[in-house]
Amino acid sequence: MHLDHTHHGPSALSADAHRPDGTRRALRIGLGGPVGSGKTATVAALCRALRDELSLAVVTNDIYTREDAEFLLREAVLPPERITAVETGACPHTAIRDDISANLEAVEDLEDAVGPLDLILVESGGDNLTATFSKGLVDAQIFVIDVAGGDDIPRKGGPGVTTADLLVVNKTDLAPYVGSDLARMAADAKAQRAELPVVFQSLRGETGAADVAAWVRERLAAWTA
Ligand SMILES: Nc1nc2c(ncn2[C@@H]2O[C@H](COP(=O)(O)OP(=O)(O)O)[C@@H](O)[C@H]2O)c(=O)[nH]1
Ligand SMILES: [Mg+2]
Repeated sequence: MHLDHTHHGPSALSADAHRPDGTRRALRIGLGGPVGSGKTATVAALCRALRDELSLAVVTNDIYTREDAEFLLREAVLPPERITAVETGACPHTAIRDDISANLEAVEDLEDAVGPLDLILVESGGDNLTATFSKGLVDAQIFVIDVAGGDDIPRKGGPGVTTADLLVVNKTDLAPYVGSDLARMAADAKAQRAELPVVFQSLRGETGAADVAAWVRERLAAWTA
């Protein structure tokens, strides 16, 4: 699916919590963050952790390719009909923030095709530190950074780091090799985010994405309550 860069009026699809037939739609969680921080790897780990207990699907946003979706398909983290790719063209932030129609269509089509669904994960195309999701597209967002991107990223802030519902600091296994100070990153993140949660994780470690999966379960419990 290609993103049409011309702007349309308000989409017929909406952020309403119910589908046209009155059933509750899936909780939509966005994953944003810089290229290479571990968004796709986190999506894969979440699928493995949650697929036996939830009905879920994934939308990936790639700039020019379907590489993230193809990785998830190759890894068989979900049946193929539960993974959709949106090609965003040159501006990945537009597709998740300004003209969200292609992404809304993708999530609605997934619910029609394989629903009812409990959860849809939407991965943004790799972008910089400023990309955030429209609240019309997702109900909650996770911002993924990694320790190799520099331990000053939490201190520098930006909307993803400061306002995301969950901040994930990934690749903690690499901290000793790149000289990142995890305690400093934790203190800086706390200063930027006050009470908003932060998870430090290594997908190379034994617990993988367990903490993020637990956070998703909490959000889902609140959504369905
Ligand atoms: N060492 C290490 N590598 C990781 C971790 N998480 C992801 N990676 C690797 O980092 C690279 C980029 O990950 P990817 O999920 O594609 O990043 P994305 O661009 O944010 O989607 C891949 O080679 C992953 O295998 C981690 O926790 N530790
Ligand atoms: Mg990716």
